Amino acid sequence: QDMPDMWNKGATANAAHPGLKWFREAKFGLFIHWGLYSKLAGRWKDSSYYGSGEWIMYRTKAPATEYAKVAQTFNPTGFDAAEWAKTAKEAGIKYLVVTAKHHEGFSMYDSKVTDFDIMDASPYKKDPMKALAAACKAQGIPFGFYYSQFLDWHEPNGGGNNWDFKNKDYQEYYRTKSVPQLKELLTNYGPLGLVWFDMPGGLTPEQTKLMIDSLRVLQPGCLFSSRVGHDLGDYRDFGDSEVPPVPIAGAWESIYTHNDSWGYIQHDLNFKSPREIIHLLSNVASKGGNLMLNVGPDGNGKWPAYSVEYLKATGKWLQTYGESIYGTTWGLIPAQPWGVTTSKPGKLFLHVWQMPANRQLRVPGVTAKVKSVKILGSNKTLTWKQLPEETIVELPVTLPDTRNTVLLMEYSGQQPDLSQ
Ligand code: H79
Repeated sequence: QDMPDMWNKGATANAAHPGLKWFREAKFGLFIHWGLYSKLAGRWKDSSYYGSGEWIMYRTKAPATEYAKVAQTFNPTGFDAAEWAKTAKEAGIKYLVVTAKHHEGFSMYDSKVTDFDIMDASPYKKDPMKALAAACKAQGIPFGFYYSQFLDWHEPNGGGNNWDFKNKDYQEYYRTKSVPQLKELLTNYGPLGLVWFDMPGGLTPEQTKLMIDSLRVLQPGCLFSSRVGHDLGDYRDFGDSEVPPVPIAGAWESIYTHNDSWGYIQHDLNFKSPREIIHLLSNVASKGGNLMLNVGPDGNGKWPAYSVEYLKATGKWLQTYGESIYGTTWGLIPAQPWGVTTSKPGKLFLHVWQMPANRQLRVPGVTAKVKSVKILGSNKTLTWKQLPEETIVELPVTLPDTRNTVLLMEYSGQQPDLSQ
């Protein structure tokens, strides 16, 4: 199979980073987009917008002073950090990343760098990020911040807002807002699993390196995402909602929305079903990466009911089949008409998305000696026939999970990697 250049590009600068161990085993992360746009919910001045609700200020070209007034009505009294972390835990989530500041420029935490933060500009008068960091710690979930280091539509020198502000000094923006805020985030919230940078700009590779070095000393164990720019991140993110076509070595992540927006949109009910989430998760794992799935809580701090329900359903699937996801590497054979594979030493996990009509599961390319085949989560051992070209597994009439039943095939000896 051809390997397009783009998938090869950008090997991480820091493959020996100690944080990569937990990150690579985690496989399933939760992204949370929460800000003033969540309160707007896809509406601005009697007009409705669909998709990327966190971009509403940009799409409406709302004047910064006018947009800032939304903060005065942002009072998420329904926010319950313990509930968020508990739902994440039940969903089988192994790390959580939340927007500390998105492109709109509003700080969702107690920042001394600006008054345009939830403490000073909103009636809420509490720091939800403090509570969330503590709740994640209590649940044993590594916690990280998304931080938009360049785009900031509120600031005269921030990237992106060309409808209010001209003649920008990006250096000044980094010096007076981004870097001091990143230092706050890396200082005041305990050990962070990662910082998720987004949309680099305005800095040379040398300047980016200097910024990173000044942040690293605060938390050497914290991972930085690849969108810090100039291939200086510790692990790789591809485009939004993108899975590589073939397995990719090294630490990486695919990010997906649950419906069609990162930030909450009241009129978007296009949520991926549990089946779709489970297929997405196993597909990304079959390529060797993590899935970070997004939830967009509303302006009151509540998750969409569908997100709660479907994430919990995914967690239930993981209770039975988690062994085939967590701590795995990519499958050793390419995707099949019936599904995908993941692997551990001596083990091939067969993710059966689609029951073959004749109930015979054809597994090509296994040349190591097959020792056993069983259905995960049951004691059921299946019969199989190993031929030189393929192994044929006899499936029962009904599979325990029609979305994805996982079979464990154990083998002895060397199995070549035929996935590429
Ligand atoms: O935080 C999420 C996005 O808001 C952010 N990255 C993920 C994680 C992001 N920043 N930039 N972009 C995504 C790409 C920009 C896409 C756009 Fe558009 C196309 C901006 C304007 C046109 C989509 C369509 C958003 C607004 C209209």
